[in-house]
Amino acid sequence: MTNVLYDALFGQHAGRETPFLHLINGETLTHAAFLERAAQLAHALTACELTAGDRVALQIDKSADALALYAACVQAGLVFLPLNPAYTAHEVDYFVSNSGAKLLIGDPAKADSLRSVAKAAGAVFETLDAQGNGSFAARAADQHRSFKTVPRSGDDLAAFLYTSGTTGRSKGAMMTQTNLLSNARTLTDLWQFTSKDVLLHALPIFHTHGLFVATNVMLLSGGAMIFMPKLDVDQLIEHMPRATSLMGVPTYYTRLLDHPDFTADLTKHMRLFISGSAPLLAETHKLFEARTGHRILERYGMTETNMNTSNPFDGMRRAGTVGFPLPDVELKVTDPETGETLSQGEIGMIEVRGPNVFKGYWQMPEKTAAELRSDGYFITGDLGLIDDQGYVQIVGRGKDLIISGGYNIYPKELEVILDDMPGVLESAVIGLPHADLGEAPVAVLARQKGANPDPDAILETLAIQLARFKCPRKVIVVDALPRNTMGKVQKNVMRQTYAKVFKA
Ligand code: MCA
Ligand code: AMP
Repeated sequence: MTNVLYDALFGQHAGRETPFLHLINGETLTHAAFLERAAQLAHALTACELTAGDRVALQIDKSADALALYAACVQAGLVFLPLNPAYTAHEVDYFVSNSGAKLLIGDPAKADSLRSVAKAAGAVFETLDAQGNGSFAARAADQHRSFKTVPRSGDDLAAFLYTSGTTGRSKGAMMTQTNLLSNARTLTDLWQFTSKDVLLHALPIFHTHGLFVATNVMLLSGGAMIFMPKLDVDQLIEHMPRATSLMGVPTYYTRLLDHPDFTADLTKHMRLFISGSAPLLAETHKLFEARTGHRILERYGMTETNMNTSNPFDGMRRAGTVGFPLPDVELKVTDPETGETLSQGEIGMIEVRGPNVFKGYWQMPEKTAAELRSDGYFITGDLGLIDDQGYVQIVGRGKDLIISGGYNIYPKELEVILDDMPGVLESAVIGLPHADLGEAPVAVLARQKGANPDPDAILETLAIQLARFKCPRKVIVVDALPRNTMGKVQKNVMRQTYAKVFKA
């Protein structure tokens, strides 16, 4: 038996002395060197007494080694579970214990808190930083540069990505080898990536966009990536002359447009700009075209499904739409109450089916059954329509979710903590328009009678538990939250009332 994902993404490059990762320090790692490093890491993983199917949780900064660990997990048949370095130890604790990870690899700078997390969950703890220091790097250093690939079938699990829910607790989305490979193949073909491509890669590699879309497509096509630790617009501009393509969330494009050195001349040779993870304003699309002559290609996906739709490579890329369902994805719009399929043009729930759709939520059969129908359709929680030319438009969300700079923030996760804060009767967290991040979270707190909750103290307490990107950018204290006649809190009213809080 083979290991379908390893063979297609990585194995095909064995011995290829072609560039794969151009690092910002000027070093270039060839495909062959990358695979050799991955093999060393795979040996180090198995030395931790892991066996096929075990989960490996990883909370480290973006680096070539962090990416090689993805390859190593796939090669060793382990389930890769990457975590945002911004998560607090409190958050990591949940992911490690919920997933039953056998190994946690973390930054040496956070060793004290993460070691306790691993210990409580019965996991081994190792360290690795972006400079290649740490106990795990030491374990890998003298290992063989080849590793016997562990056989896996397409239905075997390759990765877990945690995604929150409207009830607050995160769910581990189980991605199979086929989920990842089928989507990468479809996108590579559709977007016409080849070994001549060089992608500007500034996205994080702990989410679908930077890992499964950007990286898998580049691995399949055999191209190279200019691999940046994080978004730095000056760096993007500096390296653009050597690149052919860019993938980013809308904030990448608004920040580029805000930079005086971002000119038509700079982008003349570029083949493709792709946006996703959050709505790209039609205005940004138009400004970008006016500045550069390029039409950004917008696509739509989710953690549970990878990518579902894309504007065409050849053909009209329409602003304000996410394009057509991918060739192997079925998409329908249904009545959210009855599940009946609606007619073209009607707004309803977007449902998708295809080889891209995940296997379910780890050890949460009820949650899986609530969102993944027995006929294979996944209920996305996004509201949209299919227009008269077949383009899909997302018009809103049926789920209470804020997308800030491409990161998801689930209000419920904050509200359960805020409701318990001194002087707070109840809370509502809403997303408000923000020029840089698209939306940013704001907490509206109803005070207890006679109390005067202190927003600064509240934010400080919140930041002990939750990653800072989730923390409200503003706290508004009111006497009571608006409610409708049924007694339901009206977030839409608050969104209107406070719509301009981030506008100067
Ligand atoms: C950082 N901060 C944020 C965000 N990022 N706050 C709100 N929203 C954010 N997205 C906060 C930090 O906590 C910190 O707060 C302060 O901003 C500065 O941090 P820094 O890291 O310097 O921020 P930045 O470099 O300006 O980052 C903004 C960013 C980044 C470039 C937009 O967040 C980013 O790269 N986002 C991409 C996310 C992504 O890849 N999403 C794909 C998900 P403090 O000062 O208080 O400490 S996959 C997905 O959605 C689906 C599948 C799909 O379709 O792709
Ligand atoms: P996540 O679960 O983090 O992968 O976030 C997925 C959600 O991001 C989707 O359900 C959508 O609400 C949103 N999303 C992704 N791409 C787009 C897009 N191009 N336009 C609008 N929303 C998007």
